[in-house]
Amino acid sequence: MEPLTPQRLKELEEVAARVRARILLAVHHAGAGHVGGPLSCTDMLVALYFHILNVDPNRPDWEDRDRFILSKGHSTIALYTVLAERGYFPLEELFTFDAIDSRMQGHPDMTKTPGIDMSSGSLGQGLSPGLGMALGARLLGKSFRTYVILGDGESQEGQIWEAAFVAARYQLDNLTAILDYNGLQQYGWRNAPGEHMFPPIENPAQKWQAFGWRVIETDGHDMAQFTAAVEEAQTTRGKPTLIIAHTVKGKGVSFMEDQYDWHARVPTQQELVAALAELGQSDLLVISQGGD
Ligand SMILES: Cc1ncc(C[n+]2csc(CCOP(=O)(O)OP(=O)(O)O)c2C)c(N)n1
Repeated sequence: MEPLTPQRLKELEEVAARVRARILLAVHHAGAGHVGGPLSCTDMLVALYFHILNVDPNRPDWEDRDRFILSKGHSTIALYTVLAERGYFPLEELFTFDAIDSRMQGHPDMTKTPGIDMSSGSLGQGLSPGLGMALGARLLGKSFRTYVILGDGESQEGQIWEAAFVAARYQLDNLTAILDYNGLQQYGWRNAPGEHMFPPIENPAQKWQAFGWRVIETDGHDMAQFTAAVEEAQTTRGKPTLIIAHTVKGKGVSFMEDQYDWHARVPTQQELVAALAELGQSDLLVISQGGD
């Protein structure tokens, strides 16, 4: 991996701000989709696709490419936007998000969209194919690495833990899972008296270590820190690594941050204008075709 210079970091932060704006534009235009989860993993996706992953947008099926699975597939508008910014397909195509027959379906489909390595959307199922890819690399003697982003709410699914157990058993040090640890999922009980909002998964470090994984904790919005965590994961031998990325759901837009009701809410025109202004991306508004 190239060193992440301050200049390059600044460029990546600019990409991330644009990606956030385009996510909101696409969801607004579609009149449907998720917002909080995509904004939570935006910085990590930008760092992965613009700096970390060994991929080639002109050859999405190149067999030696690093593999990436967005197991929390409901956040796919963030992945589509990063892929479009990276040159896998035209940016205008983002405005077909969630439309019938579009390549930009509401959950990612590897048979339709260039750059999507695994279909996902039914939570809990992404780590299993990830470990299959990592095992495949070992069997074929290939050096590509596999990365999987998991949700913390998603981690309540039993299949995640079956895959965690098997990956450690096979000592898959070419596999890195990344936990988007924003502490929220789809619903909550914020204003209900006597009710508490339980974190979706408590002490994930202890749990994953008990399953035989190396665990590294980082800030999922600080691309320099996150990149350093991935570099550290790459040096680990004999076990897979989980990166616990501390994140904020809805990150980047003040009125969406840490609010579970923005899990899958469509911004109104007024909210869209305010959000893009906060992101310093008001110039992108001209390409919005959306209405309320
Ligand atoms: C098996 C399954 N159950 C329920 C859902 C509906 N669903 C979509 S997103 C979501 C919450 C996910 O929370 P989390 O994994 O923490 O994601 P994030 O907060 O990052 O959006 C739920 C319950 C689903 N997609 N799949």
